[in-house]
Amino acid sequence: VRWAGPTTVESRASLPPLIQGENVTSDLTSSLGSFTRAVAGRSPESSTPLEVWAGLSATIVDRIAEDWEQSALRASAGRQQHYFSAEFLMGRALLNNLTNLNLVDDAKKAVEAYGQNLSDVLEAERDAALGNGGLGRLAACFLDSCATLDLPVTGYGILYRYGLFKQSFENGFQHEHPDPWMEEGYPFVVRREEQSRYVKFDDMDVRAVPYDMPITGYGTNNVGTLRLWKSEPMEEFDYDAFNSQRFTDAIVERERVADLCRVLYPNDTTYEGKVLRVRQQYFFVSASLQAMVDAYVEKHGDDLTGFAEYNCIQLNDTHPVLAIPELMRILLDDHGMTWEDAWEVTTRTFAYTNHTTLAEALETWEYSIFQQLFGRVLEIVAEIDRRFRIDMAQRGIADHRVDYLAPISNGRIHMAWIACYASFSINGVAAIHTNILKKDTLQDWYQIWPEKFNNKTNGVTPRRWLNQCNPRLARLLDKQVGSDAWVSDLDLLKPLAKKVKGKRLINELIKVKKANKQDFADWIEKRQGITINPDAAFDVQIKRLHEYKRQLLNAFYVLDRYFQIKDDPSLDVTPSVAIFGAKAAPGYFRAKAIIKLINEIAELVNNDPEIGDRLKVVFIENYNVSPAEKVIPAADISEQISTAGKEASGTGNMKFMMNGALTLGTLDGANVEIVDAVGENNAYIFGAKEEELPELMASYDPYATMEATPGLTRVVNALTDGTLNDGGSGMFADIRRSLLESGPDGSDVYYVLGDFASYREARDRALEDYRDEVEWARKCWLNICASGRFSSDRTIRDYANEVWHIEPIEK
Ligand code: B1H
Repeated sequence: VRWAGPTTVESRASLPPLIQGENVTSDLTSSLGSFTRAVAGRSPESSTPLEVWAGLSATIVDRIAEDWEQSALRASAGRQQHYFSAEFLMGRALLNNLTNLNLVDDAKKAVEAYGQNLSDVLEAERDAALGNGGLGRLAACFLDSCATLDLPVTGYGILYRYGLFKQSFENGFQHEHPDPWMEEGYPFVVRREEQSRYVKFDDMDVRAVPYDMPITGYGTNNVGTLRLWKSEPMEEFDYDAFNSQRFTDAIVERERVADLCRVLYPNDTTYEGKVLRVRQQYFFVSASLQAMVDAYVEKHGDDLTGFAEYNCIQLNDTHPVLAIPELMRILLDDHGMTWEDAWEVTTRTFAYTNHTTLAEALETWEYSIFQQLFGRVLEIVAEIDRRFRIDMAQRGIADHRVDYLAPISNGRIHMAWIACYASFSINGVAAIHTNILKKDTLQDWYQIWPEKFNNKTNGVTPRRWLNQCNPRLARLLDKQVGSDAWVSDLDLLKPLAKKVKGKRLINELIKVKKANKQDFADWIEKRQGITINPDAAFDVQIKRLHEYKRQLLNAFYVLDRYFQIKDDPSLDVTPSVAIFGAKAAPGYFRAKAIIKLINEIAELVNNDPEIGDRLKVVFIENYNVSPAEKVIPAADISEQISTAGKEASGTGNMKFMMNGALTLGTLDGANVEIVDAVGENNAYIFGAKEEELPELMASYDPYATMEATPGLTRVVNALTDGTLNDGGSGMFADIRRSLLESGPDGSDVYYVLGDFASYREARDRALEDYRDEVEWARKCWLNICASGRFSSDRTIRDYANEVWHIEPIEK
């Protein structure tokens, strides 16, 4: 089966499926039957939705196999890009692939031919949650864009057996459960046994086996690859140990190896210096580099001086930075290069993306860990350090600065400094973030190498985050654009802004949003048993739980409004639903306290008959990619309320904008560029600005601020006066202390109380504006039309042109 070729202009809806052949539907039906029987061992009619999912997924892999093979061949002919990331938050794969292949309608018919239902089948798929939050989801969006743009890019990561923990609420407290996401089989990864590599640690050797996932693009037959490495014992079994009756020793050793890839570390924007984590990092970068170098040698021979002409590696934060000394090791030890030549190759190979300026996220490893795990890599880091100090002295940098910036100082290895020194490119993920890197976080590096610095504002894929998750809006856009071309060229929405006065169009948009809200209301009712009014304004904050993201500010607003209605039971306010979704890192006590607090507020508000529809609180349990796809199309207000300067970019903000929700936010991260694109009148901006905060904080008195802000004292007191119950955990008192007590653990360092009045004013104003349905929808339309620059296609084009220097592959 061959592809007819790329389609870009005509409407996909009106086109026949790309695959040539007499009858695609019946063809798909029969292969679905075969594959389902093969995986389920029974007829598709009597199979479970999960089994039909597996059968249909296998059918899809079968369909794309040849294109995948061809794409890999063509990509390897020229310069290639490699994306190294400890996280890929892929979510579900089947609908994405069906959409890309234009097979949704045929799949529906095929599934129905066996008395099954496509949406049940799609809902049976588990999320591949191999990431924490924005950083991991960004990597997934990037792969989608690279495939769609026909770029020769491969992703490399780890095949975690357990993805991000599953969250449950018990009594309002977060509990964590393992997520064995591929235990029941997962057709979208293919084991490539023959591509295995050996990774050596000083205390163990392991076999790295790649599992490759095909990454289809939209309207192209190009198929990219995500390569996820799994650790296995060197030999199937230690027979010596087995034969000498040391059976348990043999098992223990196998488990030690399997431990390596067992679980994703559940921290987002914080860092934990665990040995297993650095093992994971070295494991996947070593295996990936070995494969890359071997492929180079096979094609170009043993002289690796030209390696960087054909290969470039983007480091997704510092997590894969061990690739720098590891490439040096491979070039020096395995290929006999001189230090100078190897360093020349290495420094032309790597580009580094920073994703945060939070101090607690800086990865530094204890010297002794490197000693224990990989002495040779440590030797190389020490030599990089020695030469760095000489280099800096020659540039006249003061000794104390040199010591601060050196790869090794205070008995620790500084991963970000190694990245800054060895990379030819250093980028932040939004304009304001890159500026903070230059003036603050990485200022010394910027002074020495200004030319290394560049900004690459994040983006999100409009395939998953508009076309797939919001089919109603997508079809409306098809009509307005005249085709589906916007799906792979989101700038085509820009000229539609002038239609904002069109009454018919705006009414259609209102209908779309209403239907989406009804869908969400049905979904959450079925899932969590909560009834909400679809006519209320849906105000949504979904993201990891972190103090800097200030879910607390949102919770305080809800409490304040609750008290206002209690004071005046006839108060006329716009009915609204405050919708939250968030996981807290299991060890982050205060984040878990805030989850409990929101759940307690929900208890209080939702069960008070006097409140009625005027205010409801919904906490989406186990928030993940798939729930995001349900709630974003239904949102009216997008909460992006981090303390200015703390959120590097944010990407949820972009997804909401694309789906016609209005941003309620601070001038932080990509919000700055969102407001710039859509205009101040079409967003609700509040709060202290990044450049104002140092001065504000210098004289900040949280207690006095609380007392001076009407209603705020009552809200803060509710934490401890018996209004809300933390089950005797002391959690709520801790939250109160974090705001009001002096000292580094208190002092309201995220300026929650300071920004409260301004936040309340902006949110009140948004809810007031919401009453004018048509004016509101016009603002939504302008947001949708202005969202083009937040497509990850734009981001990837910029990386490809300005950093990676790669071209679309020839077809
Ligand atoms: C972001 C992380 C992160 N920044 C450490 N940093 C991790 C740091 O497991 N760890 O150790 C995991 C993740 N994640 C996010 O990246 C930023 O907070 C967002 O603002 C940004 O949009 C996103 C993508 O650039």
